[in-house]
Amino acid sequence: MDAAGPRLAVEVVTLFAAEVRAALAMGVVGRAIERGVVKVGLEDPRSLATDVHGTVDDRSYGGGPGMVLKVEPLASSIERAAARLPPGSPRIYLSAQGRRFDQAGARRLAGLKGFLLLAGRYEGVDERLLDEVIDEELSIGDYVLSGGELAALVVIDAVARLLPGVLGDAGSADQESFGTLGSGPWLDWPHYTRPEEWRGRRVPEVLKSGNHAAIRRWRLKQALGRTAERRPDLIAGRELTVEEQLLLDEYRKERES
Ligand code: 4GX
Repeated sequence: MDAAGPRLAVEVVTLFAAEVRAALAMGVVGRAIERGVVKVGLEDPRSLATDVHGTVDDRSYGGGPGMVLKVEPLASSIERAAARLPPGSPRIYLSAQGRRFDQAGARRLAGLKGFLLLAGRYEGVDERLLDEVIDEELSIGDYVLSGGELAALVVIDAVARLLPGVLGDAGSADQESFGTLGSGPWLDWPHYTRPEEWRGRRVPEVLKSGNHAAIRRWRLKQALGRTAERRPDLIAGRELTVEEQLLLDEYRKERES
């Protein structure tokens, strides 16, 4: 992988480079980086601040509490980091005002050669930076974080696991929640491991039957049923196959009894 270069290059512009680096060493993403499938660069705007104190924030025009990230050190950092990426790599700002990041968004980014993530702190960044050097704004959900770093890590994690060779079992990303079992995306089905009985609760018999067709049907039924119960928005307006409609009806009947 190294000789050909990484499959995906990501740059993160952050005031917490060491912390982001540490978080990236975990699990699946850490291994993808170790193996050279993903390359992550970090750029700390404080290292490009123009004064000796490394000032990157300033008071907000119009008043009020909270500081705003200054445009010059951020623009320099973004441009320096972007120069390490393949040409055309989008520059993405993480913010609650962004378009929602979802599994389709993860697949889109996984199809690119590179992208840059800007993680903001304080009350936000100078709006002119967004107009001049940022291509898109993404949000990982409707809640307010204290900074964009955790959002950037969420995006990198969701994207990296989609890259060929990152997950051990080829295709296991595909089988999970929001993967492509049936006409999906459906929520995941329940999982069990030993012991067979715990606090009087038994593992569903079908999973021990060795009947792979029956197991597949049971899992699809659970996935559909749980999606209908917990995330009706994912089912509404979706065309179910004949088998899926049958399994969902079965699930509902079993629930009633
Ligand atoms: N999904 N945040 C960005 C800085 C900020 C403050 C004010 C604009 C205005 C978030 C999210 C998120 C917190 C990241 C605030 N930007 N990012 N940060 N939800 O809440 O991505």
